[in-house]
Amino acid sequence: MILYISPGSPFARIIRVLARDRGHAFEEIEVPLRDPASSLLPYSPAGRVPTLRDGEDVLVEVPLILAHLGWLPADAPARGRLGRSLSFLDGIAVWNRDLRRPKGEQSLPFQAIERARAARTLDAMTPEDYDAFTPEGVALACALGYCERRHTVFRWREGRGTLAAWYDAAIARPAFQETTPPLSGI
Ligand SMILES: N[C@@H](CCC(=O)N[C@@H](CS)C(=O)NCC(=O)O)C(=O)O
Repeated sequence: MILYISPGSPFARIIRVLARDRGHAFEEIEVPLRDPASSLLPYSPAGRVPTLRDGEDVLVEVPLILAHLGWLPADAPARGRLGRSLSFLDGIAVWNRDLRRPKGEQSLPFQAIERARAARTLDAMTPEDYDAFTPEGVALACALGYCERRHTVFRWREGRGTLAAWYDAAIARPAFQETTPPLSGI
């Protein structure tokens, strides 16, 4: 199986961390994003990572890749937590996209909505409910890790000591250390 990734992608990192935890060896191929010459495009016109190629089958979207690998949590509470982690990450990703636009094209009201959504989601979370080895825990840690390295405008640690301690413990293991995203300057 081939996993197309980008080193900065928190979505791809979810699959990469779980694969390392579970001793599942994918061939990881790094591809550029937003590049019409990307070697991923002949397989997946969306050009998004993660993309999983399993023989003739090409899968995108984290939950569908998890399902294909048999790693999607079976019970509704765990799926609820996974959805909350992914939804948090999705909001951070669209907020980050706006921040990458030239100053005059950014929308401060839009950013305020995403900041409020992110803060509200974290404040409603009980970190102890998130086992850091499950997809929902890994997704939460990857989302926070993205904030640490590529979206530092969101100072998520402030007033969230319990969550910060949970995150610091979670990312200490090799699967996270080997997949630390590069700094983006945002
Ligand atoms: N909902 C998707 C999100 C994947 C996604 O948006 N990945 C980003 C990188 S973090 C991407 O590939 N963007 C393509 C681009 O910017 O052209 C999933 O669950 O996999």
